[in-house]
Parts: sequence; structure tokens; C-alpha cells
Amino acid sequence: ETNEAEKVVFSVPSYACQRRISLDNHNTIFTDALSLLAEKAELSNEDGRGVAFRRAAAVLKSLPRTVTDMEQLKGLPCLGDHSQRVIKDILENGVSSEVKLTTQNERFKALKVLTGIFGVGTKTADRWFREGIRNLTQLRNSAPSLNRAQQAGLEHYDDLNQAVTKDEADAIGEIVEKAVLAVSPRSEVTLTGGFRRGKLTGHDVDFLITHPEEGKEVGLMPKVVSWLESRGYLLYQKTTRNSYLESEDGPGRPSSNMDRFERCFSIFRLEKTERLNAKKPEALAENGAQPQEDVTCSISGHMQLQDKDSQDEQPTGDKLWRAVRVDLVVSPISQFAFALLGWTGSKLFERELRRWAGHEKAMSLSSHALYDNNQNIYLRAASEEEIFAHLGLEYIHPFERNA
Ligand code: DGT
Ligand code: MG
Repeated sequence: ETNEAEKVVFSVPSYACQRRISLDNHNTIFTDALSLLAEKAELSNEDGRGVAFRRAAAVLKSLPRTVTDMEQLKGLPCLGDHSQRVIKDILENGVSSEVKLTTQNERFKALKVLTGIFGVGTKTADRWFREGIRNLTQLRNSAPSLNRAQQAGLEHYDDLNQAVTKDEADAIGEIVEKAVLAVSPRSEVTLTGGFRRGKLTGHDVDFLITHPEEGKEVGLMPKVVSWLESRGYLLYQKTTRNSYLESEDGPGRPSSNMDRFERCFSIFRLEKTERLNAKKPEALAENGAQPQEDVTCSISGHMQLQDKDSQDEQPTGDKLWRAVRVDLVVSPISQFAFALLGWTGSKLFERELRRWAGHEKAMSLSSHALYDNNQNIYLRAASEEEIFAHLGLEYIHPFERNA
């Protein structure tokens, strides 16, 4: 009888955007393995295979219990032969032999360290690997020409590969809000990305900025950036301007997943005192907030493979600040709901929303708009709820978009 219960059969809808996936994952032993293989595929320019592994992982993340038997996977979507082999291997041997081989693979190890540098993508990392560069020391000694982003990335490598905590994200949120309100008092700042999905740590902090009056957001970004820069908050920044309105396919026609908002990729200098103040109950009480319990954070899986050479290069014990990656995006209010939905993630959730829109509804969804290809009209929305409704999907709360 208990055996029957053990072998409970799961039922899962095909698209990740139809599922509620909280952070409470009962199958990390499998999803960590599948995510690592997805990463390996992405580092080898096998994006299709990468997505297949990510979809398989998202199915297992949505299950209410730990998988204990291959029988339970019958009828589940997105589990191809390869993913099933990996799961079976783990069920039978406790580990996946393919994962084990991958973590020992020289190319994988080197590419992980090298793409861990802000500003370095797979192509660059692969070229360096082929030139014989395996780690940061070799990279520093071989002195290839680095662009400004890569120089900053290399300089702050350790900090940027250390998980950002929610407290740090909140401390940065206060600084960004101060900057935005100083240059435009009625503007609004919203925390997006993983932290909006309830994650306790992240690789960066993402913010969306808008103004309640359409058009008043124009010109905001440079002002915010100079406010921050003049006060020494930025170690690096690169702003890309809004290319949406003047783009060839015109406003709203989302011909690609490329996002065209004005965006600032930055590295913040976060004072440790600022972080401590944000944590202090007194400081919180001043702002009328409730004291929070300290949250213990763990460094997420993809950050564990650190380059050993770089760790003991400079003693960081007495450093009074740390570098944090921060992304700022400015959206006009008319596109805010789409931008919020598009920037909250997860990446797979976004991909699945677009796939659902295209394949099931003949609609094109972007972070700017939703276009109905049958009616040939744009569908307006003032909230995320309205976008889900247009798409014929049940509303999924940000905390449940952790596909
Ligand atoms: P993490 O690693 O803890 O920062 O996790 P997330 O989920 O915050 O990931 P992140 O910061 O890379 O991206 C947040 C979301 O923003 C992601 O789910 C999709 C969206 N996003 C990121 N980069 C782009 C982009 O270049 N264009 C568009 N449209 N969306 C993007
Ligand atoms: Mg993020």
C-alpha cells in the first residue's frame, strides 16, 4: 500500500508558464544535474539542447514530491531520452556519471571561470581557451586586449561571483530610489529579477524605473547615472539608449526577443556600513519598518566553481565595500506591465510565455507589448494580471515563476 503511494503519478501541463513553481524544490538532486548539463550545452553553443535540459529541470521543479522511481515520470512533458537517462543514473547510482565527467572536464572548468567574468561571453572565453588560457592568472599574464567591461569584471571578479543577499539588494534599492527621486520626484522604482520572485540571493540586482506620466521618463537614465556617479556609487556603468521607437520594425512589433529599453549595466560600490545599517533593527525602526530576522544565505550552485588563484590574491578581510552588479531599466508607463513581466523572469518562464503566446495564441509577446497576429492589433495591459488574461493563462504570482 505504501509502495503504491510512493509511486504516485504526477500530472504536469506542457508549458512552464502554466505551472506554479515555487522556490521549494523537492528534486534538487535531479534539477542541479540537469541545470549543469544545460550549462555545458550552452557553453558548447548547443542552445537547443540547453533549453531541453532546462525544460526538463522545470518539470521536476514543479513536482510536489521527490521522484523515487522512473515509473512516476510516465506521461510527464519535456523529459527526453537524454534527461531520462540522467535521472535514471541518479536514481540508481546516486550521481550522474555525465555530470561527474563534465565537472572534471578541462574545457568546462575553464569556460566557467572565464565566462564568470562580467563582460565575457562564450565566444570570447572559447577563444581564450583555444589560446591556452585556463584561469584568471593565465589571463592576467597573457594580457589579451580587454574592453572596459571586461577590465572591470576581472578587477571585481571575487565580489561579483559572491552571491548578492536580499539585504544587499534592499540597501542598493534605497540608493537607487534616492537617486531617482532626487532627479524626478514622481518616478517609481521596482525591484525585478530573481529577488521579485522571492529568491534570497542573486547574481545581480535588477530594477525597473518608470514615471506615472507618459513621456516624463525620457532623459531620466542619464540623470540618475550622473547622480550616482557623482556620489561615488558606480565602479562601472554602460548605458544603452532606447532603440525601440526608431527601430525598423516599429513600435511594438516584437520581431525578436531583443529588448530595446534604455538600460544601464553597472557595477555598484556598496559600503559595508550601508549594508550593516540596512540590517540594524534601529535603522529599520527609523523608517517605520519591522526588524527582520537575519537570513542565512547560500551561494547558488553556479557560483561554486571559483578560480582558486584569484581567491588569495588580495586580502579582502578589511575591505569596507563590495562590488555588486546592478541593472537599471527605464520603461514608459504604457509598457510598464510588459516590462515588469519581462524582467521578473525566470529566463525559462519568459521563454515559455513567448512560446505559449506564439504557438497557442498566435500572439507575439515582448517586454514592450503584446500583438495579436489574427486581429492585427496590440493588446493593451496596465497590469501583469491583464497580460496573463489576454494570453488565456491563469495568473501566476512572481513567487511561482521560478521555472
Ligand atoms: P539572478 O541570476 O539571481 O540574477 O537571476 P535573475 O532571474 O534575476 O536573472 P537575470 O538578472 O539574468 O535576469 C532577470 C530577468 O530579466 C530574466 O529572467 C529575463 C530578463 N532579462 C535579462 N536580460 C534581459 C535582456 O537582455 N532582455 C530582456 N528582454 N530581458 C532580459
Ligand atoms: Mg537578476
